[in-house]
Amino acid sequence: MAELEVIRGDITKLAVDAIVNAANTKLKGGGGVDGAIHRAAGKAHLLAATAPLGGCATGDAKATPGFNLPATWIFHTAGPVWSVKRGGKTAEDAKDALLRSCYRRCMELAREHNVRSIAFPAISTGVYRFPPNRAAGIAIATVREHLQASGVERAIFCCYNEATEAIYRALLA
Ligand code: AR6
Repeated sequence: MAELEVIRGDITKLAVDAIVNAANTKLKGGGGVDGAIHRAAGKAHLLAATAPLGGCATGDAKATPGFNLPATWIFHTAGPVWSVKRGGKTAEDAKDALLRSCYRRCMELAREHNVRSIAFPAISTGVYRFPPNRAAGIAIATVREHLQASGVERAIFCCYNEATEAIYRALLA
């Protein structure tokens, strides 16, 4: 029986088949969880692995090995930037669709790479300012929708802070 789990901690420490990186479209590293993953996996290894990939469109995801991480794979996805200035219902719906696509593409990569355990950070909710409640709802619904077809047995939402953890726990309760 496949499970959805919530844990608080640093995603780079997790010994799972795949961790997801909240990257950007260039795949050349950055701050936040992306920076932490590059440091822990080995920056030179990761930059060499992502260089031939030609970046990553927003809503897409690309796989590399985990190198020095306990995780076997890293699925790099580029989440949407939440922009208040360009708000409005249509713009917000489009951002929702892109965030859904990030989670869906990661679950597709999980199936391709025979991943049984996968951990997600709260994609787009840091520097990209996606509203955290709204993002968590999308994360849970999308992972749940693709769980069975993916072959994933453990999907972990790895929350870096207490506020994020509380949101996920409330939505999963
Ligand atoms: N483990 C788990 N979660 C973490 C960790 C960690 N070690 N570090 C941060 N988080 P962000 P975004 C959480 O900003 O909003 C980068 O520069 C963090 O608390 O990392 O998708 C990229 O290169 C938040 O809840 O990603 C892009 O340019 C969540 O991870 C841009 O930031 C996502 O925050 C992507 O922005």
